[in-house]
Parts: sequence; structure tokens; C-alpha cells
Amino acid sequence: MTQDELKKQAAEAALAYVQGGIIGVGTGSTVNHFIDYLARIKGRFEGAVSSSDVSSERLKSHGIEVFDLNSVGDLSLYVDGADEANGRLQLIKGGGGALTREKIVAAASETFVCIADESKRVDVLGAFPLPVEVIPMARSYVARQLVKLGGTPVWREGFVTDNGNAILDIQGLEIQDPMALEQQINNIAGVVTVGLFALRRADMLILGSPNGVKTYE
Ligand code: ABF
Repeated sequence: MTQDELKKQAAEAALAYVQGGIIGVGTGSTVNHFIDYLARIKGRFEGAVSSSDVSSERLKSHGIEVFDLNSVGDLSLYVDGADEANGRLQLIKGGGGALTREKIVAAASETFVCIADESKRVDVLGAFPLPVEVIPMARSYVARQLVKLGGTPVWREGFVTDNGNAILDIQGLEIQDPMALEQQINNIAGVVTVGLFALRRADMLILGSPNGVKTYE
């Protein structure tokens, strides 16, 4: 099976958790499949809050209504992908640059279902460069602080987030204590969001694999 088929498998399995109301929808190629599957069950839910402009456009193209998070209450479900997931369902996200909105929607959701192909499953987070969204004027300052934490930050040059900010990707980390590192990076002035989802991890991880879907809670 191709990697894309494994992503589709995970995306389709997540449909079972759509129980109505307004759902949170993330970003990325796995979520794109989820959005396409959602179109088939449009009658089963009211609409979506999306974590990126790209996903909003895709949802709308299927005739799915997109709501502003400010106009709805907490969401019962959020479905999104990840760049890495460990056994405790802690994640690295933000490879696509939408980490801030993803973190907000995850925080506002009761259940976070993460969908991915099984190549995303790791024992220790950090081989995938950890994205950090920063206020542009703080970029160099934040980079110096990240070096002190043992990483090598690389500016994602030319990339501007949906919020008008810059991204630093931290290479060379072996993240033994994801919650502590998330807190440390959150505390640096100028950091908007770090792509570690450990303080608010996924509640469920659905991985597509050649032997079928694997679900972890
Ligand atoms: C988003 O999409 C991100 O947080 C993560 O960077 C990425 C995963 O993309 P894909 O599903 O294309 O691997 O969820």
C-alpha cells in the first residue's frame, strides 16, 4: 500500500467519531482526505471550524459550512494530522505552518483525534524539526534562546504564517520530556506557539498501516 492509501485509511476511520454539531478540522494531506470523506456524510453534522485557510477553502468547496471559533462554543471533536506521535500520544505538529490555529482548536475541543500513516509513530519525538511560530521582530532573539535549549533553529525563510508571523524549525532535538520543553519554549518572549502538543496531547491516535487501522487511546 502507498503512504497515501494509509493516510486515507486513517482519515476514513475517523468518520466514526463524527457525531454531529460543529467539528474542528485541521490541516495537511491526511486531513484533506478526511475533508473529502466528510463531504459524504454532510447531513450528519452542522459544519466545521478549520485550522487553516487552505482547509477552510476545501471544506467550502464541498458545501460544508465553516464557522468562526468565536461564534461557536467548545467543540466536541477535533480531527487533525501530525508530523510525529509518540506512545503517549504527544505530538509534533506544524510542518505545514498552521500550528497556532491547530493548538487553539485542539484546546477548544473535548476530544482530539489524530490521524496519520504509521510512519509518523516514533519512540522519541524530535527527529522531525520542531516548528516554533515567532513574532517577526523576535526571530533572532528566540533563536538564541532555542540554541541554549540544545537545538539548532533554522528560519523557514520566505514562509509567513496565516497570522503574519515567522517559523523557526528546531533541528537536532531528542525530546525526553515533551511537557517540560513545551513549557520552556512557551515561556520565551516572542514565541507565539511551539508545535509540541504534549500539555494538550491527542486523546486518540488512528494510524493507517498495511495490516489495517491501528487505534491508540
Ligand atoms: C498538520 O498537517 C500539521 O500539524 C502537520 O504538520 C501536518 C501533517 O500533514 P500530513 O497529514 O500531510 O502528513 O496536521
